[in-house]
Amino acid sequence: SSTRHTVLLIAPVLDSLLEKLSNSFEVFRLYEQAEPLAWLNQHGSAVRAVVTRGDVGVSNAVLEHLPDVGLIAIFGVGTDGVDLNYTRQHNIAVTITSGVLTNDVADMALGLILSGARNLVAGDKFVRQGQWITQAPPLGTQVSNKRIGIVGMGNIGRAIAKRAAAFDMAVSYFSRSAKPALPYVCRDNLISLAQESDFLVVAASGGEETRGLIDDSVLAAMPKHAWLINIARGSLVDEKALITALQNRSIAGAALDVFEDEPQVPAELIALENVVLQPHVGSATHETRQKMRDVVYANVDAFFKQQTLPNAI
Ligand code: 8YV
Repeated sequence: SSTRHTVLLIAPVLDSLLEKLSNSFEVFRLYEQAEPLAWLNQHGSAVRAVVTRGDVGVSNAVLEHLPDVGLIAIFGVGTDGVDLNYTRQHNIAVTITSGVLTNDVADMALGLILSGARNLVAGDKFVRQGQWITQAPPLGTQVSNKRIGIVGMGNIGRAIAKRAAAFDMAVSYFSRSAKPALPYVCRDNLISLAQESDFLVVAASGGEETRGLIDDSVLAAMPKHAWLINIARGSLVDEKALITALQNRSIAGAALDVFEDEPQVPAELIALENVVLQPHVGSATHETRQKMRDVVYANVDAFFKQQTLPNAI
C-alpha cells in the first residue's frame, strides 16, 4: 500500500533478502530500471532507505536524488563504495554486516594459500584429464612453518592470523595502527613486510586511502618464491604491476578473490598458470549469506521503527 516505507535496492542481493524486505516495505530495484536517472527524478524523493552491497556501494550522484534518505544498509562490510563524508554531512546512517562474515573470508584466504601453493586447481585438472595415468604430478610448495605477512589487521586479518598460527606459520602484519595486544610481529613498513613474507595476504579496507597500496615496489620486494593473496578489494593491488610481476616470475604466483574491475578479469591474468582466480566469494556461504540478510533486514527494520541501529558504523 502507499503507506509502506520505501526502500531502494541499488544492486541484486540474496533473493531471500529481497523477499523479506518486500514483505514489509515498498522495494524498488534501481538496477532494473531502464532509465535509472528518469526513475530517480520521478521517485527519488519517496526513498527513505537504501540497500546495497559492499562491493557495489552507492554513488553521490544517486544519493543527490534522494533528499529524504536516512539509511544506507550495506550487505557486506566494505564501506569503500560509499562516500562517508557525504553521508555524515547529510545525516545518512550507514550500517554493515559486521561480525558475521569474518570467518568465511579468513577461511577463503587459507583456501587460496593452499590452492596456490599445493596446486589444488592444477591437480584436479591433472586427474580429470588423465595425466595421472602416465605422468608424475608436479610438486607444490610447503605452507606449514612458512612466513605469512598480513596487510590489514582488522577482524578479518586477525582471523587469518589465527588460522595461520595453527599451521605453525610465523605471522607478521602491517596495519594503520599497531595492535600491541596481538602476539604477532608488527611492521611499520610494507616493503619490510613484503621482503619477509612467503605469503603476503591483503586483508585491509578498500577506498582511496589504500588504493594501489600493493604497487610495483611492494611486488619487487617480495621473494621470488612468494605468493600474493587478495581477499579484500581489487583496488588495493596495482593489477597491471601484478600481471608484470607474474609474467616475469618475479613472484611465484597470486591467488585472488577480488579484482579492480569486477566481474571483468584481465585476459593476462586468465592466461597465467601461476594464478588462482575466484569470483569474489569470500563471504558466499549459505550460512553467512543468511546471517548477512538478517543483519541488513534488522537494520532497515530498526531504522523505520526509529530504534537504535544495531550495526551502524
Ligand atoms: C560483498 C564484500 O558485499 O563484505 C564485503 O564488503 O565485498 C562482500 O561481502 C558481497 O559480494 C555481496 O554480494
